[in-house]
Amino acid sequence: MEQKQIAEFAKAIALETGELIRDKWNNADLKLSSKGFRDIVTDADIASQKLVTERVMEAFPTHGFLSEEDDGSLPTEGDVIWVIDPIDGTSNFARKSPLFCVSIAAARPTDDPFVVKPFVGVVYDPVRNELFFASDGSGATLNDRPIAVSTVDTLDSAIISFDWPRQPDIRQTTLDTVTNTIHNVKTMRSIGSAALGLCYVACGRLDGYFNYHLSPWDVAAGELIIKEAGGRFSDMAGQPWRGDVKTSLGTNGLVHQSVIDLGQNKSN
Ligand code: 2AM
Ligand code: CA
Repeated sequence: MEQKQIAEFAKAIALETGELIRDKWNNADLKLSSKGFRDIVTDADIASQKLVTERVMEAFPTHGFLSEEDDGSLPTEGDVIWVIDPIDGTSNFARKSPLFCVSIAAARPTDDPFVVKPFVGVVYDPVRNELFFASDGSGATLNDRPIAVSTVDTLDSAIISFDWPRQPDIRQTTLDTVTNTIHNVKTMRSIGSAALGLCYVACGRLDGYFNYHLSPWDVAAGELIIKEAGGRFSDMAGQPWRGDVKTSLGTNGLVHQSVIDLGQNKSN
């Protein structure tokens, strides 16, 4: 019962938030601030997060949050944790490039502080009006139609995507993996939004997506959507994803081990 209510709520809030960020992307002079080395935040990220968290607190006052932008006023504990990336693909967004989304998951906490278990996931691309959704055990959809991962089972037919981290050493690790991979696959893509990359795997546009440095809000919804679409999600060593490892790999399942074999950190 609660899962269904949370699922409908998550879809509605993703649509409402997507509209807000699309309007800002279309119209506003964005205010940029630096969060750190190669890391920016816009006023739209803050407004988007505020909208989601306020709506959740009204509807579910006992729930907690794990969200990208700092907000000390948010409760971090609860029987459900909302894992939120208010804009995934902020660098694209800030340059008015149309590759960004809002990513929202509802998850159960575990005894391990680095592991939450998403049971509802929504990724909404407001420019294309594409809403990717999954609910634990009920499959994955794109705009309410069921989606499935691709059936590509050899690397030489596979399109593998990835994104660049900010940190120089992790960039080098990524570059080493790209160097190994590019000669073995059909081609590679980098679109600048991890959540969209994972959802494109879920609906068969891509066969795999990897990233050596992601946070829970980048992957929580995408992980569930890939799994419910019949794919596989793990870290780059093939182990269950944990917030303290950060390397991430989502595939159609069929090329999962082949990508791990070409990557760095095979056994972390
Ligand atoms: P963001 O837009 O929310 O920051 C592209 O780099 C993708 O990886 C984006 O989805 C970006 O999320 C995410 N990402 C997460 N951590 C990152 C990091 N350390 N460096 C670069 N991108 C990161
Ligand atoms: Ca973000």
